[in-house]
Amino acid sequence: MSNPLPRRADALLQQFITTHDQLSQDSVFLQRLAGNWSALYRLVQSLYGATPEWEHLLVELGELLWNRWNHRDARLRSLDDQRVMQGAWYSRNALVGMQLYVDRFAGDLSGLGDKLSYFQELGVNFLHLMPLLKTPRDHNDGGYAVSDYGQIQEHFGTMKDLRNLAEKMHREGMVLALDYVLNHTSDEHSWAQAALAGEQHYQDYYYMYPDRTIPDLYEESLPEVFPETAPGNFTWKNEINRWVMTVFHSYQWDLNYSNPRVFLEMAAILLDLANAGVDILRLDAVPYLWKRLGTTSQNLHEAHDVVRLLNACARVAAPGVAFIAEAIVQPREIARYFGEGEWAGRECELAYNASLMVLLWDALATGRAALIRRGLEDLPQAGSDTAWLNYVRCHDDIGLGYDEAHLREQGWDPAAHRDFIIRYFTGEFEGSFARGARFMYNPRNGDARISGTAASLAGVEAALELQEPSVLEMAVQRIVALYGVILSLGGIPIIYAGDELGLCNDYSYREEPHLQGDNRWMHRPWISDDHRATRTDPTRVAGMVFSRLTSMIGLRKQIPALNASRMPDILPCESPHLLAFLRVDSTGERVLVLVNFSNEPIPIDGQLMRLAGLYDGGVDLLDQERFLPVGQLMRPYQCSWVVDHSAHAAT
Ligand code: OTU
Repeated sequence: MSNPLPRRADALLQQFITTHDQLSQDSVFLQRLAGNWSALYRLVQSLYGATPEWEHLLVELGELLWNRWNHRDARLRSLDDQRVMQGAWYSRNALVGMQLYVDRFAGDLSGLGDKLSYFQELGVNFLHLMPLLKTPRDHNDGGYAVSDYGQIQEHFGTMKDLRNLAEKMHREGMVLALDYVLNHTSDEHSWAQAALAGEQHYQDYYYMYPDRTIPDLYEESLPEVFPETAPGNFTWKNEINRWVMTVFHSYQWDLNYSNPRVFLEMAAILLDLANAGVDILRLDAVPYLWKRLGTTSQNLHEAHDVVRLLNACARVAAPGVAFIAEAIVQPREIARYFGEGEWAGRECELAYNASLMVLLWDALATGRAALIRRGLEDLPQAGSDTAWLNYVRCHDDIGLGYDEAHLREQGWDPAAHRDFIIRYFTGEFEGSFARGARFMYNPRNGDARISGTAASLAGVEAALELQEPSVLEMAVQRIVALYGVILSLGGIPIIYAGDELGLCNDYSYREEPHLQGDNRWMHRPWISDDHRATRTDPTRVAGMVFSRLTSMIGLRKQIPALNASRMPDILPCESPHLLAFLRVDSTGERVLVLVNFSNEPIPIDGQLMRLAGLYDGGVDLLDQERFLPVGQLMRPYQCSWVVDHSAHAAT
């Protein structure tokens, strides 16, 4: 922050330093504290300035940072130093991520530690582990209802196992990401239990109302996240005669960040996770962190301030740590979590590119690329310190968060188009290749989302039933095409575990009483060693997908133009089925990325090749074949990464 420190802030800082023993001797901490003090001061003031003791809060926060810094071990401190020196380390490391369930993938944390070579074989060097902290056994929303942030759920192991895994991964040059579920706690968390026992102090940690007056006002504008299984946004608790705000499930109680004690508690937890060795924290449901009557209570400016304040805390006490924004909202709103103006790069360093994910699937269903082209042209660039996380599938449903103006430009009615896409991927549409399911239909507004693994949605499940090799090859090619885009686009790609093996829907959740009401479990498959063993068999789906993803990842790491974080130039093309973009590195090396989203072969026009500077054609790195300057035919769903002959010789 370049602004001079307000006089009062400076006085507080001096006072803080003199009243804390040893602090003035710790030059590293001192420098970081001083460098971030203005941000801390202004954010605490803007969030909590209305409470008379807000300056005291700032002091308490300073104490927390000093305390957690003193508990940060030397190994992590030296990692901090390297990363601070390097700057934007997450976008300079050629990271390729994988998101996985520890139990479903490897049993427990130590089992996962024994499988690092699997990721290395694939080229993955960044793991996002699904929630691991303590939750109730049954009502836990896949780990997103935490009952103790200081403990690991028994069946995954212990905090010590987590530390060991982090250390082992760091030794291998890998990066560890964990969820930070900070919008809500489980109703079994000790704070919720104390609130239920009548303790006012803890009731103030949540939103609680004695009657329906305020809840009814909120309901006028709050959206419903799980309308089928958790309609409404409040839950009645008989024990205390109160309505509790529960925007997600009834057992997930929304934390009240307008109470500064909540902020202090959650900042402490964040730093504890950082001190356990976690490199990247995924801030779950970040748009919902602040609520205000008369609004949707999503993306409010205070929610951004809460994240900026957490970020400033991390910069002081754990500066090697980065945040991911999990904000499944409109593209422009997502990009705001990178931080704007003077906060650019000081909020969430990374954000899920949810818009791209939807557009990839849209292109497969429609066979047309106009919408994805438009979406990519319009996608806000991440700044130099921030990056998009690009993905094809994740553990959640696919929510159809389109930019409606773009749909209308295509002459598509938004509601009718959404309905078509839903019917397409649930296999209701005649001729569809997909085997997905409808998630959370809301009869009040007709909204619904889609569940299913990438392979099932891309046609593998249907093709395996048909036992027709050419149909199967086409389905596999669809998966490869989508991954071909996220592995060549600007930003960090994340593979959803199981996709690399082309795993189909896992219907075993239907036998599990506590899972059967949530069909997202169909795309959270159990992955065994037997599954993984088939990756070397070229006649099996796993072998077909794994080998192609592995070579794409290898190329991505090798070719600087492919792993830069800038978004590419989208090229105009004659064919409505074709997506074409150009990646260029600082030396001028270029890669032309092409995807045919239709089930027909299409010819590539010479104009496009000239626009890409490939006057003599080139070589397609993905099949090692010559790519003609005019009239090259692209197979159905083919993805090509074309370079000129000299660049090919160099690789
Ligand atoms: C997240 O998703 C998690 O990814 C889900 O698995 C959890 O169930 C949920 O939070 C509650 O913790 O609505 O359908 O804009 O859309 O946070 C997924 C953000 C979700 C929300 C998102 C949420």
